[in-house]
Amino acid sequence: MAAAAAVAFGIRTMLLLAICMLPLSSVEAMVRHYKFNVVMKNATKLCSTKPIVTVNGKFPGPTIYAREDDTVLVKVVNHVKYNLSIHWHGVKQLRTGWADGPAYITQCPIEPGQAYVYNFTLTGQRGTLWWHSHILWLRATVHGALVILPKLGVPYPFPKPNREQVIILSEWWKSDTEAIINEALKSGLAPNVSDAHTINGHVGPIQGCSSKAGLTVKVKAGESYLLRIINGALNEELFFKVAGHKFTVVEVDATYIKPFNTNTIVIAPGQTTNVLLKANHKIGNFLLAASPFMDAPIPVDNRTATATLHYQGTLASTVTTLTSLPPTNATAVSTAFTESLRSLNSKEYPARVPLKVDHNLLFTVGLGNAPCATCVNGTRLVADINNVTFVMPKISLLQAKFFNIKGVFTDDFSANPPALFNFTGSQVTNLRTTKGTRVYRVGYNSTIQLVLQDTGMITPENHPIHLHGFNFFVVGKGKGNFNPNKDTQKFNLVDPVERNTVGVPFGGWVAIRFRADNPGVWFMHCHLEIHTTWGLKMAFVVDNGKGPNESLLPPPSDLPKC
Ligand SMILES: *[C@@H]1O[C@H](CO)[C@@H](O)[C@H](O)[C@H]1NC(C)=O
Ligand SMILES: *[C@@H]1O[C@H](CO)[C@@H](O)[C@H](O)[C@H]1NC(C)=O
Ligand SMILES: *[C@@H]1O[C@H](CO)[C@@H](O)[C@H](O)[C@H]1NC(C)=O
Ligand SMILES: *[C@@H]1O[C@H](CO)[C@@H](O)[C@H](O)[C@H]1NC(C)=O
Ligand SMILES: *[C@@H]1O[C@H](CO)[C@@H](O)[C@H](O)[C@H]1NC(C)=O
Ligand SMILES: *[C@@H]1O[C@H](CO)[C@@H](O)[C@H](O)[C@H]1NC(C)=O
Ligand SMILES: *[C@@H]1O[C@H](CO)[C@@H](O)[C@H](O)[C@H]1NC(C)=O
Ligand SMILES: *[C@@H]1O[C@H](CO)[C@@H](O)[C@H](O)[C@H]1NC(C)=O
Ligand SMILES: *[C@@H]1O[C@H](CO)[C@@H](O)[C@H](O)[C@H]1NC(C)=O
Ligand SMILES: *[C@@H]1O[C@H](CO)[C@@H](O)[C@H](O)[C@H]1NC(C)=O
Ligand SMILES: *[C@@H]1O[C@H](CO)[C@@H](O)[C@H](O)[C@H]1NC(C)=O
Ligand SMILES: [Cu+2]
Repeated sequence: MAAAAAVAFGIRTMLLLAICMLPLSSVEAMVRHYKFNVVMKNATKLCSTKPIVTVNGKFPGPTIYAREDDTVLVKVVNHVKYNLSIHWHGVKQLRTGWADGPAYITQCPIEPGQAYVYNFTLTGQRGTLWWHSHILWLRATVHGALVILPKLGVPYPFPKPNREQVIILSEWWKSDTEAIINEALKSGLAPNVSDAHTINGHVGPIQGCSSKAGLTVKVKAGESYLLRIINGALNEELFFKVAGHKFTVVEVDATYIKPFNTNTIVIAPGQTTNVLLKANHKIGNFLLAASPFMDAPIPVDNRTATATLHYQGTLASTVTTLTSLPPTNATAVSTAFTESLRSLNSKEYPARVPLKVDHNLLFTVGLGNAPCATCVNGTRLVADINNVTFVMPKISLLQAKFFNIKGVFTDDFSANPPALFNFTGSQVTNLRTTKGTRVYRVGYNSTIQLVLQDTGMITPENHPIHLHGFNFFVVGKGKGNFNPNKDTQKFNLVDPVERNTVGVPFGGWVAIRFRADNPGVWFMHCHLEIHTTWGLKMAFVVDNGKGPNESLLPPPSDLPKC
């Protein structure tokens, strides 16, 4: 008996190591060292021999594994011709804004030939997050998973899976992504849509590329799997399904939720979603598939990315069971999914929703245009928040704040749009915006309610808005124009979902609340890369508090210079 148990234990341990490659010893709160060499690499899994920018020659890049309370040190060495920076998406970076990563917001870029050590501690968070480049369009290929396991001895608040698997969804262009965005900026029009979606870097069998096999995820009958799903695409929200299987959704953006069952996941760029999948067939091959969600009349890459869920013992010749994805414009499927999300709000993981609001903000998000004599239409597309198209500064905002350098930004970002109008209507004919590097400044530990209101100035559209430095609670959501008198009463202040990226619905609004208990400069932007490029971004400045642990730490000595 004892011997059998020992063997079983040994096998289980080996399995876990093989799947997760967790170098996690039984030590609490340790320092984990990683080295990221940023290099060009021919991407053999993709349908081309064009070299791409990668970390350590991998696409997707290496997974970072750590436990809650660990300190992570990542030395990033830039061996490519582009300026670089890496963002640890969803990591709160308590007092360590210097390690957050958005170029010209919290640091100057790491220039070719230079290196920088990102140094941060994973406090009060566990789950799936990810890392990606935060400059130019390099995040198309410079990204990977960041898995934070619970503290040693602390279980998941859901049945322990037999195995875990990271699934990174992404987009791939035949041309260089820098050429794609530069061409769009020159014409003033929208960029070319991608040529394929990818699953863990595989384009799979797409047209003109039949030789490329997709990813195979191997499973064993009866076992359960935790899929850690990440949307690393630049511009597209995605549906995700597995033929013949249901998911139990247990976590989003590294916060536990009340589990619910669904057969379709909806995930926006920047978001992460953990689901349990039970291998409840005896044998077979089942299609895993991702396709875009877009409910506005805007062109998308409508190709479906596929991979195979393969049961152990299934003959290679077995026909794969297919699944059909929702149509691209299936708003109802997307709405049903997002409305099912509720914080777990247990004794161990309470939802600490701010009940009193110090700053009550209404920000419009949308597109506009600007004159451009050399562009196709004599105008170019821009994007804005409260009618301000953000202009990138020449040195980072965080440096400017810390060293009190004047003239880099102004702290007059408005709490409300300059004019009230029928936001979701289309009667506004003046599509111009104002340019500026404006921030909204708040005191330490103040509370913010922010209503993000979509506009129909060019066309209404779903915008996944990402806030750095904090998680927020999604307390309300609706169609049309936000009505403070009616809509505030319906807010969920008990168990709203807590996350770092939320979709502002097409022609509607979403309300979030958070506590500004992290001093620094925190970027907020649309996670559709094209909208960020066009200026749909701003920053919050959170002042230092008075207590001993309430100030931004001084910058590390190797912080890149501009
Ligand atoms: C990568 O591809 C380029 C051409 O596309 C080729 O010249 C080069 O030899 C390849 N490099 C490697 C390491 O395969
Ligand atoms: C990382 O930052 C902490 C402060 O948060 C500091 O004590 C430590 O020395 C830093 N480590 C390195 C290797 O720079
Ligand atoms: C964008 O698409 C157009 C039309 O298919 C094509 O002519 C152009 O070369 C593409 N741009 C890039 C940078 O690949
Ligand atoms: C995808 O879009 C292309 C180009 O707009 C169109 O020709 C094609 O029919 C679409 N395919 C599907 C499956 O919707
Ligand atoms: C989605 O698009 C299809 C085809 O364009 C159209 O027939 C259908 O009405 C649309 N559905 C919704 C919910 O808009
Ligand atoms: C801009 O030009 C494109 C291509 O010529 C055209 O399809 C589009 O309707 C124009 N948009 C505006 C706002 O004029
Ligand atoms: C706002 O515009 C929408 C879309 O055009 C329209 O349905 C709605 O009636 C308008 N609301 C008001 C108050 O005018
Ligand atoms: C935005 O600002 C521009 C430039 O000042 C102005 O012309 C336009 O009317 C403003 N638009 C809105 C919707 O406030
Ligand atoms: C922040 O404010 C809350 C509510 O007023 C208070 O309970 C908490 O102690 C404050 N935290 C700090 C660090 O001041
Ligand atoms: C400040 O942080 C240090 C290190 O994390 C901790 O030991 C100390 O108790 C904290 N002080 C206060 C007043 O919270
Ligand atoms: C790289 O960043 C430095 C520092 O901000 C800047 O001076 C330089 O122009 C950038 N290089 C490119 C190619 O953009
Ligand atoms: Cu957007």
